[in-house]
Amino acid sequence: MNKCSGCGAALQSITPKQEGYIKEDAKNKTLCERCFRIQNYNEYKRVTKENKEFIDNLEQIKQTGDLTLLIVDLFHMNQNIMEIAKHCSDNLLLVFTKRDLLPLSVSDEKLKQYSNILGLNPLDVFVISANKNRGLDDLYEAIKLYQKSKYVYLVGYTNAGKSTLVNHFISHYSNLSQTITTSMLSSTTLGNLEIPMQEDLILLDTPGILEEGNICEQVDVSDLKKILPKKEVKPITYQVKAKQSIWIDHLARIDSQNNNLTLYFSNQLKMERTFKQNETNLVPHKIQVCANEDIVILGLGFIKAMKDEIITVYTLPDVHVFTRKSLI
Ligand SMILES: Nc1nc2c(ncn2[C@@H]2O[C@H](COP(=O)(O)OP(=O)(O)OP(=O)(O)O)[C@@H](O)[C@H]2O)c(=O)[nH]1
Ligand SMILES: [Mg+2]
Repeated sequence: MNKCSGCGAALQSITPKQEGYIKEDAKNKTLCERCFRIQNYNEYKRVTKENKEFIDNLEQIKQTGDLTLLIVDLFHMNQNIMEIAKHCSDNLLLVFTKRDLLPLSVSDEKLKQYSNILGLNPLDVFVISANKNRGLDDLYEAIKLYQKSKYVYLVGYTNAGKSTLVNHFISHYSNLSQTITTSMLSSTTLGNLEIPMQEDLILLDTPGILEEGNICEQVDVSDLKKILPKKEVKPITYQVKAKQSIWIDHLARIDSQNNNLTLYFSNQLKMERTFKQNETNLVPHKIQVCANEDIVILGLGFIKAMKDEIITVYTLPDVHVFTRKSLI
């Protein structure tokens, strides 16, 4: 069965609504219709996937013992990553990507140390940005140094930036002309994609795991465009007193009694401080936060508090809200 060269789905000409669809008369092509439309018209179409198939895929990769790159979006890094790490072999490189989204004032060393806080024990840790072409040479060298066989896998949550990274490897270190489909929607890659970089190195891009409780699964494309930061996130600090709320667009509201809160959210989201209003359809979460912790609104961003306090975070139903040791 032929696979789509953009997303790895098995190509088929029977059901237009299903993944891998290609018109009967386009059978000499290798790109499914969905990938063609994303790559040429930036047209997004959501695919609803179950994690089981993707977790089974991780387990099969683990059995091989081959070198695996765990790709983590720095802006959304949190302890959930252990849920993926437990399905990975010990031959693991941890790759924190999207470095360009976090303030430059934070050192890469501090970010690297976060892997210890998460309880990970990789062979090495890299901080990179595929968009800004940062750290890619060192990572590629490390792949060649640590590879156990010619197969090297890239795994991680959906939208972490796996396929974008592979596309950069293809354009910088190979003569291939293939472009893997990337998009801001979840589940862009649907099957394993083999990229023969050299005779002795085949990179395998894999479908990302869906992170339960991520706000990106609950919003429409216009909100998604605002939620996902495109450039360095500019932190905003508010002094909040009783009877005041901070709004993150229409997506979250934060009530504190007396604190200094620094907000790290996409610059495209409207943030404002208002007098507290009682009416809201958002769901409240009471969160005990300490001074060295962030409150994470999963998929949306995070808040650093200056003082210990019980803070109420309102957000969309089914979105996970929790604390983590401060990233910055
Ligand atoms: N700012 C920034 N954005 C990035 C970077 N790498 C990837 N992205 C963006 O992140 C989004 C997801 O990228 P993909 O490469 O499709 O992610 P993926 O991990 O392959 O996702 P799945 O195929 O769904 O598992 C896209 O909008 C990319 O443009 C980066 O280094 N910096
Ligand atoms: Mg992908």
